Amino acid sequence: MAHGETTGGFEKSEGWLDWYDGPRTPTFRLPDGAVDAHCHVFGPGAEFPYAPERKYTPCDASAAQLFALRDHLGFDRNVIVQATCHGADNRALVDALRRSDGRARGVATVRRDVTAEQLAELHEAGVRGVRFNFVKRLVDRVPTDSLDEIVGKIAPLGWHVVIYFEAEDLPELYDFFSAIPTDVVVDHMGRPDVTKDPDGPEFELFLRFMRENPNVWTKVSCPERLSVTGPRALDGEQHAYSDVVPFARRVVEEFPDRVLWGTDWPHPNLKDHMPDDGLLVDFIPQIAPTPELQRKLLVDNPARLYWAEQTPADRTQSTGQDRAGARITEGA
Ligand code: 0GY
Repeated sequence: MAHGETTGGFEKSEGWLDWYDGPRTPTFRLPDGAVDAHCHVFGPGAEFPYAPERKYTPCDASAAQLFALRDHLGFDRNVIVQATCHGADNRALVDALRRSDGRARGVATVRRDVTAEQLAELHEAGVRGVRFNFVKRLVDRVPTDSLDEIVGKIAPLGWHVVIYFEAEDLPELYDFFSAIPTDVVVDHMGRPDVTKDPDGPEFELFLRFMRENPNVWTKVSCPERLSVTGPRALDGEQHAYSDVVPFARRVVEEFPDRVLWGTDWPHPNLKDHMPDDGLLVDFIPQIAPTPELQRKLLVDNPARLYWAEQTPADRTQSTGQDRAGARITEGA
């Protein structure tokens, strides 16, 4: 499967950019055990068809291509999030998890009629959460009583709920989100409008949501989606997306134990520019400026949420060896 191809007779959405081929080796050296905690697989369409209800058709992005990127950037593990183009058909996700040798966990999309057997199978494959999407351009709204029913089914497994919404929708959804009894992970800081003041009322509501609900975490990811002024993570730019930095840094510093970071590869729905993932990794020290904050963001927090059965010692030992192995192979 070539880069930029969509197999299976599907036609790529017009204007949709393909993921960046040949990213740089980052200048920032990721700590041992680092987790890319937000990324996706797409298809390949010929093997795992895109869902009929999807709002876009991507170019294929396989598990093998994701794992090659993981090794190139210096991550040890991935959290693969079900993308809306696959609806509630988690086969591509499960296949990627099974191919990962325990080095990936997943977040699935399920419907209210999901059975205990199906959930057990997803758990065995490495799924540890479900995603509820409220972004109108991506999905049709699912009634909250359906979502409550799903929460009732996944909570006994120790799973969490990932929520994706736009900042302007938080006031309406605030009470529903606050009532979710499991851990909750907010994608991309609730998509703040970064042209507004980071100390202003809109972002303050998001910070209040995190303060009032100690079970809420967030991904300080996707600066390339949120940024308006850039500069873009292209052509060696080391200070990309400076307008997003005050927002993300604020969250990392106030909630260092409840933040995650991910590349968002293969970056669905980007029409403006496609970032170089190596330079995206170089964005991290701008928002997590100390080694301690970086370790929490990239290693300790995702390990606690997704590999909870491992002790802290297991995490660094096993993953450190993985990385050393990967280096030797690369150099051979
Ligand atoms: C992201 C962002 C987007 C898309 C999806 O599942 C998806 O289709 O998550 C988006 O378009 O903002 O997190 O990948």
